[in-house]
Amino acid sequence: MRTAFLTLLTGALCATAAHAQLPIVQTSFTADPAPVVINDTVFLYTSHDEDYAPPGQSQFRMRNWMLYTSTDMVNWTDHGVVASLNDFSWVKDKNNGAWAPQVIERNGKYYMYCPMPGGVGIGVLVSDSPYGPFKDPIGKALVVNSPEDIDPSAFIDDDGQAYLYWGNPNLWYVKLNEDMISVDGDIVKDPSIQKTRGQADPFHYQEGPWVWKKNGHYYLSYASTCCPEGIGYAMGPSATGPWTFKGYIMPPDSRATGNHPGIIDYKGKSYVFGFNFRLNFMRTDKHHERRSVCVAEMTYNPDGTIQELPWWDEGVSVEQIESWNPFRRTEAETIAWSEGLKSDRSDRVGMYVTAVHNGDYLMLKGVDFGKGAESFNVRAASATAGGTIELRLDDRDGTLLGSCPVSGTGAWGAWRTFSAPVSKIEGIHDLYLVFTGGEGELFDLDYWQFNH
Ligand code: FUB
Repeated sequence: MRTAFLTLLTGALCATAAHAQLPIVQTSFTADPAPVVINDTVFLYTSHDEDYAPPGQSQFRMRNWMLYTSTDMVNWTDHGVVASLNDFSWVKDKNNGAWAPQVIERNGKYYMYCPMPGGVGIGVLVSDSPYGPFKDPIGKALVVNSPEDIDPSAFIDDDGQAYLYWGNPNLWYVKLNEDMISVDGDIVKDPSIQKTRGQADPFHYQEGPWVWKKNGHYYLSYASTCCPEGIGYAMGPSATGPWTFKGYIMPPDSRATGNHPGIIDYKGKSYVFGFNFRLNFMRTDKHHERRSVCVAEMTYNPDGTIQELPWWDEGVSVEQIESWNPFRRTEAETIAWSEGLKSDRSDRVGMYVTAVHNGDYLMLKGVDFGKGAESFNVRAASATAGGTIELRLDDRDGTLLGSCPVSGTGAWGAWRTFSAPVSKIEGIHDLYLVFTGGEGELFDLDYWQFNH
């Protein structure tokens, strides 16, 4: 898609160096985070609010699911769409309803559980790789229970028993067989969470269940209260409760109608993912259901309860786990923060950065130049006159490290390598690639690298 993306994001970007800026993805609207740690990498699957929802779809238009990965929790690589409603032959409505998914690994295979539009049930996809491609192994719904069949979430207990949870306004669950694509026994309406709106409701459960186990305690978190939704949690003695409400991981906030938890441990820390509407409000003062995934470090108390966090952007933070090595090939779509850019995929080079206009930029956090670099090179393509990549340090207007001219290559998709010398640089800096040139789109970017 070559649609111009001219609206520059504005607003104060107040995060300090080596901390994530929120939301963590700016090239698309993302929602319903489903993180999972695979080997040394965080795989973050999300649902996808499209930039435009036609009148009548004013809530959200959602047709596919996206993937982002990170090894440092602040720089995220965009892998684009990894599955869509088109992957389910038995689903008629392919135009909207690709709501919250979750991916879980078992025996070297990756299972993605997806809610379907029109109340036709919950589907499952499987892949040999967490990057996909995902295929429907059963050609029908895994679960068809009620109009509440949304927000599927899977958990495998220590004894190997897997469960699938879902539902709004009730919490439902069923045991999964070891094949992860068939169910074992009856569907259960969780008795702990009998929804009673108002003061009497101890849970304020809405939707978005997420179950995990840590230090012998079972946890259930979920979007709680409505509306706005916060992230509430309960604890229990087993994967099926009985659940006892414990409080908020993040209280509701009037700046967001919704929320949706995804929780992981990674490299010795715990994280809660959810979403806010900051990107939407950077572009318009109108509330659209166009959401953006955020993440915060989460802390457990000695008794296993969880410390309450303030709202995203108000003191929550994520420290960079390890600095970025710029002397290896870096995909251009690896970004901590960007303005004005989009990503797209081609058969030839995979994901690349596009919709690059004069004044747009991307930034990587915590880039370790060690004792110095000699030169920079970048793989780019342009059907126009091209432009220049300014390499700046620590700020969009920071010290100029070098300028790399990128000329027209004759066509979009005609990739060439461009190089430029860089001035003396040492140590760790945030790296800004600032794009300058004339009117219209300047170039597409595949990858870049610094050289000693
Ligand atoms: O993204 C669509 C729906 O909004 C999800 O299924 C819910 O959890 C809420 O985030």
